Amino acid sequence: MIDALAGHLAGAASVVALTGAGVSAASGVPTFRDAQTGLWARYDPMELATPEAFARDPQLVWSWYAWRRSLLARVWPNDAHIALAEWPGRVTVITQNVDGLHQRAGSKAVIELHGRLDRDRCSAVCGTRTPASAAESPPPCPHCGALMRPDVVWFGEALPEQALADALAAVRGADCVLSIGTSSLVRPAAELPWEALAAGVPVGEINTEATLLTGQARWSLRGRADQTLPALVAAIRQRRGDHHEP
Ligand code: BJW
Repeated sequence: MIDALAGHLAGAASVVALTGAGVSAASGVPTFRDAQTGLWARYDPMELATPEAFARDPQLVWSWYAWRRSLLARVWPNDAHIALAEWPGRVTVITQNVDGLHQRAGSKAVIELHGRLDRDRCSAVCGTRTPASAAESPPPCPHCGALMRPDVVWFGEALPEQALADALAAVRGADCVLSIGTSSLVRPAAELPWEALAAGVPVGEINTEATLLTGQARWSLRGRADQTLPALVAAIRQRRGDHHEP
């Protein structure tokens, strides 16, 4: 299967990689549907990542994000991020991750659908954005005084309009879309591979488990992204006769 996918990718001028939490798993960043650890084991991340949770208990939600931010300070891009950053050809990364690890690995064309953990924004309408605060409680907005919150997209909130438009254009115009390490459950990101299929663009999937997309993927590689992507890149290089000095 990997050879068949590499054969297609070796001839592709434009590839899109749609990435999810599974891509950062080997870096030590917990996925959303993994059991959480320690203090957070009794909370469901899906219930903390909502504007309702923040309105109800801003301190609880802020503390969860402070814990995740502290984890991020200790992690590094893994071989999956690096394989995408060193992709042999043009690749656009569309990521649902908020950890910035694709950019830290060196990827340049990255579309972030769900925001960034290293920024805060005003929870009211004034639109003020600041670097993430290390305060123990949500600080007041320097412009309007409302509480600041992490600059990420919660359930029920719209994705950044330009990022979503760019992502749609990228998948529709690609020669191949790879869906990597995502459960393919959270919309509208989960709809992007289906948009590609509707436009006649073939889709491949890399995941440790089957997802709702698996049956539609022309190539389905079952395995860890940090192992499968480097092998895929090596197979593409071999097909192209590239010689890469690591
Ligand atoms: C590996 C691996 C390895 C592991 N290698 N693989 C019914 C009720 C309420 C809402 C809805 C509803 N129906 C639809 C909705 C809409 C909702 C939605 O989709 N809900 C579904 C859950 C049903 N969507 C939204 O609300 C979105 N907004 C929206 O629709 O707005 C409409 C609107 C328009 C106009 C005005 C106003 C509104 C927003 C969605 C935002 C999602 N936000 C989060 C939090 C981000 C911030 C943060 O980080 O805290 O984004 S939720 C969470 O899920 C996070 C992720 O980016 C996202 C996707 O998760 P992902 O990446 O797929 O991770 P996992 O953990 O689910 O999966 C990991 C996968 O990796 C698994 O498959 C593993 O097998 C695999 N894996 N290790 C390879 N080593």
